[in-house]
Amino acid sequence: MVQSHHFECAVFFMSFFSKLKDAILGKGSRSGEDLSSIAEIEDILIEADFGFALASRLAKQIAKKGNPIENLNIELRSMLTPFVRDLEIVSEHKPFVIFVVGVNGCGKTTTIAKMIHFLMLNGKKVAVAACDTFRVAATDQLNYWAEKIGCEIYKAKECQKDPASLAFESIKATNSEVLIVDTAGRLQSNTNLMDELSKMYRVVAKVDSSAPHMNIMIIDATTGQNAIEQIYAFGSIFPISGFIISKMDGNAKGGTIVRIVDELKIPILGVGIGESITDFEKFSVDIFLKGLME
Ligand SMILES: Nc1nc2c(ncn2[C@@H]2O[C@H](COP(=O)(O)OP(=O)(O)OP(=O)(O)O)[C@@H](O)[C@H]2O)c(=O)[nH]1
Ligand SMILES: [Mg+2]
Repeated sequence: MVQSHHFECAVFFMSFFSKLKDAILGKGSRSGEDLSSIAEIEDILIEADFGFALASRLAKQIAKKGNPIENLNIELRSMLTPFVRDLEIVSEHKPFVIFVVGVNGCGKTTTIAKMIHFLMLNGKKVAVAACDTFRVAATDQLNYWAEKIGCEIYKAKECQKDPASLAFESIKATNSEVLIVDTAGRLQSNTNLMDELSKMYRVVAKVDSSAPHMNIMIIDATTGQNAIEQIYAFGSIFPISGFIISKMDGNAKGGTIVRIVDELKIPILGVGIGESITDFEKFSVDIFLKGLME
């Protein structure tokens, strides 16, 4: 698979890890075993969105024996590595249907544009269905990207507001290998919109009983603890195949990624690092941990 430039949030992680190193080593305690440094490590991890339970488990674990920084490096690497995947379509299904879901403004439509670009660079013929019929400008936004990238787009007609029937018709009509379905942003607490998603899921199975073949959840990297709740809620409608973290170029705190992987055991399929179509890449454990061992 083609990979674009490396994600640049390493700067944030370096400052996060240097804070951790200060907490571990700064007090002259080279082992990090004293209680005050465990508490401090725990606080820094909580601040970086690891969540209380994981932060306190990690803080205790790394302080046990040996070098705490090395321990943390080994621990995080072994937690993350098994869950890093390429955004790869390896399936006989045609079209291979991907639902892209998430809360309002998390970056679904922009990430779809990046995914289309990425998949097309890797030789796939991709189409997109503008199934966010809820927000007025949503179709125009997706249309802008589709035209820019040069990919086939299915849009609702003026009178057609039902995203499930648009998804159904798009699957029937397309000749592309991959069909990405954009969906309306919805808070996990909005019952009507969650029911609508559930209907889309049932309806596409009427064209192809194995569809959708992938349900990707977009998580805004700045979300913090609510990310877990979001994935649980969407995961109660259909199995979440993986997640993509958007907005890692902002003031993201990497702890969310570790927590999702640790708690929910779902793969991370990519990272969004800006607003243009090339700002997408595979998550790199090495870059994530770079600051820790320097
Ligand atoms: N900096 C940065 N901005 C991003 C990234 N991804 C998305 N955005 C911006 O976030 C805002 C929301 O992105 P959208 O793609 O419209 O989000 P959405 O989930 O489709 O929004 P709704 O359809 O309204 O729910 C836009 O201004 C995007 O340009 C990213 O990786 N980095
Ligand atoms: Mg959108």
